[in-house]
Amino acid sequence: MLLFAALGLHEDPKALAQPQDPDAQVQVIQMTASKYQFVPSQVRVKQGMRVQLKITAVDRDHGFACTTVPNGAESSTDSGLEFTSPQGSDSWRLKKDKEITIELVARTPGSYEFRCSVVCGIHHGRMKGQLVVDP
Ligand SMILES: [Cu+2]
Repeated sequence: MLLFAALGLHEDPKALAQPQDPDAQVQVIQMTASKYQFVPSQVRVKQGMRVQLKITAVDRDHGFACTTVPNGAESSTDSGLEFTSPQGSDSWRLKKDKEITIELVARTPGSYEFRCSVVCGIHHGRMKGQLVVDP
């Protein structure tokens, strides 16, 4: 129900150009962020799925940023992940104790690195994980 309401708000021409997608299944993944890890740190989704990452920072503010080019591919490669909320951004602030929903469409198989984008302490640099899109 909520998903349909949310989709109606996004008039993304790319989304409209993919008529097979509105009925695509939605994969919902709950995650937490805390010093210095995302749990789970590896997320697996199926190609073509709409994915909702529901992330809550539990100890302090963190961030979420994700590459849209698969590991090992040229940086000029087309985006393999299409972030659809909010408005095609690829970096979000995760406020402590406030769940955020990040929606994307998994277009291209591969592994995509995500990481914390808010400096949160001495080991901030190792706070990362992988989003794996299976064919
Ligand atoms: Cu951090």
